[in-house]
Amino acid sequence: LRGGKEDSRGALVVLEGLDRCGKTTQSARLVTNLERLGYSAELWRFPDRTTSVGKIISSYLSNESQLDDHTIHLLFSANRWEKRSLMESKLKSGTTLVVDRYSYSGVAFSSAKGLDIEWCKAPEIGLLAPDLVVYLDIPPEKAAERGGYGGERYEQLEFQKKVGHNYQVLCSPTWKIIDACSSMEDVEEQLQEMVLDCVKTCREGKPLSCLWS
Ligand code: DGP
Ligand code: NA
Ligand code: NA
Repeated sequence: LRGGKEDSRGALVVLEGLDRCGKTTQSARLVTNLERLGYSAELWRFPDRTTSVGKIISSYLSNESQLDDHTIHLLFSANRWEKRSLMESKLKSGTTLVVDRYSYSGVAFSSAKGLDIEWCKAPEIGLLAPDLVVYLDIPPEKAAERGGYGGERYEQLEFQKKVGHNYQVLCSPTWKIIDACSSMEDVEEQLQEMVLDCVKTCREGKPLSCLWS
């Protein structure tokens, strides 16, 4: 496998965007494509609902339980922290990780409820920094039309508009933006090109770093 070389590491690639922007479909296709090209790659997602913390989050998202906004924020963060060491070892062993949502979701969604943005960023300090953040850009109205929202807690147009605004605040010039209203094939192709570039840079020795850098 390419990427399995002892001295080369995998890339940490994060996909972000509003609910129904196509992230989940595109991250799965990307992993399939990377593997087809001979790279070692895995699909990850946050929240990871399989852990004990993840189960609390899942119950909160489906409105089966209520939690204070700060409390759930810290649980989302804890859910990323509990995967940090596995993330680092996978990357160091040469596997590229394609991650469906990360700390940026944490900040964009929680600050949409009115929490202070710096307070929201603080618990993410020290998590691994992505090598590439791709934002799948879709107007909230368009996202809402896509087969309807699934009925989870945050899947409401007015809330998603605030989240979209917060992503604009968080967005740095290093982010790559793809128009998520393009065809699935176009998005897939653009994404793959960006990621292959990034994978090469990491293989050539780009060091891992930590948030918020
Ligand atoms: P998903 O499984 O990707 O559909 O995400 C579930 C929902 O949770 C989605 O509306 C985005 C939101 N979300 C994801 N990560 C975080 C986070 O860290 N904090 C908060 N407040 N919301 C998040
Ligand atoms: Na969702
Ligand atoms: Na998703």
